[in-house]
Amino acid sequence: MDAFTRARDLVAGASRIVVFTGAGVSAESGIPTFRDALTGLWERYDPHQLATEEGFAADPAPVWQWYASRRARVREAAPNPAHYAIARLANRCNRGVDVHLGVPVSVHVITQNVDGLHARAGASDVIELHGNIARAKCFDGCGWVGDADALEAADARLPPHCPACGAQARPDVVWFGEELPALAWARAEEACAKSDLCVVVGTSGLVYPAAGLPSIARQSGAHVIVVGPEEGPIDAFADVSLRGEAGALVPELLPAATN
Ligand code: BJW
Ligand code: ZN
Repeated sequence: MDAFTRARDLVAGASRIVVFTGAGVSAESGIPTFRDALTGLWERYDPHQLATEEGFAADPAPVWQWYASRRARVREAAPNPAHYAIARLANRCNRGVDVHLGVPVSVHVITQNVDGLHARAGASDVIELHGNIARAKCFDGCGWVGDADALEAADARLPPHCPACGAQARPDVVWFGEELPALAWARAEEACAKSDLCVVVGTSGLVYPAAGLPSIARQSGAHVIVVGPEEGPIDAFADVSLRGEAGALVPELLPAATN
């Protein structure tokens, strides 16, 4: 049996599916990944300067500007066929009306991406582990969170002020050394522990704790399918690895409802 047929069979036989995505699922929407050779963001930009609290505290202007330019790019981007196929599957199952033979009972979409493209493709209740680039929050931690573009700034190059307390605002994303949002993480862990299939799409599997989710699923007895052009650490324990691009492979793997 070829790898694709095996993967399709695993999807058809699964009842509690987790789809776990990374930057590669949005690559064909024109959003750069982080670690791809030549095109990855960390090839050109310094993560210590741009994606840590210390970098922001030392010099907030370039960090704010970098996120503003990435936000503009995300706004212009559109979901691709992989996002739509994932959304279709998630919505078909999460309504709870399809609880019969051959159709999953639950589908959880867990993403490391901050671009919101799963939701824009129509997926509801996406678990966002690393925040969302469209939002800002208070750098002082007063609790304010809101739309980044709606913030008024005296100088667009500088971070605007938190409307609640006047401190600086920062992007509502998870930087290195920061904890993941507790509720999102708890939901992701639980969904993986209860899953019988984990479909991993477009992640290098290098950034923890998110990268540990497929092994939580595996240890709970789930099958694991990996989709992406390059081999990575998750392939070591995957049942099937499908080498190629998400936009072509995912719609074939997660076909539209036939019922
Ligand atoms: C395609 C494709 C196509 C291409 N189709 N596929 C050891 C040393 C130092 C630190 C650590 C360590 N071990 C763990 C850590 C901590 C650190 C970490 O993991 N570092 C590693 C890099 C070593 N983790 C953290 O700091 C995390 N927090 C934490 O651990 O907190 C602990 C704590 C506890 C208690 C109190 C306080 C703290 C936080 C991690 C936050 C990550 N943030 C970022 C930036 C988000 C904001 C932003 O966008 O700017 O999240 S980094 C970046 O990496 C981003 C991503 O979500 C994340 C994962 O990347 P992803 O999605 O896998 O992308 P790539 O580029 O790596 O891979 C793309 C893949 O797609 C490749 O496989 C391609 O082949 C493939 N692809 N085209 C399908 N068309
Ligand atoms: Zn504040």
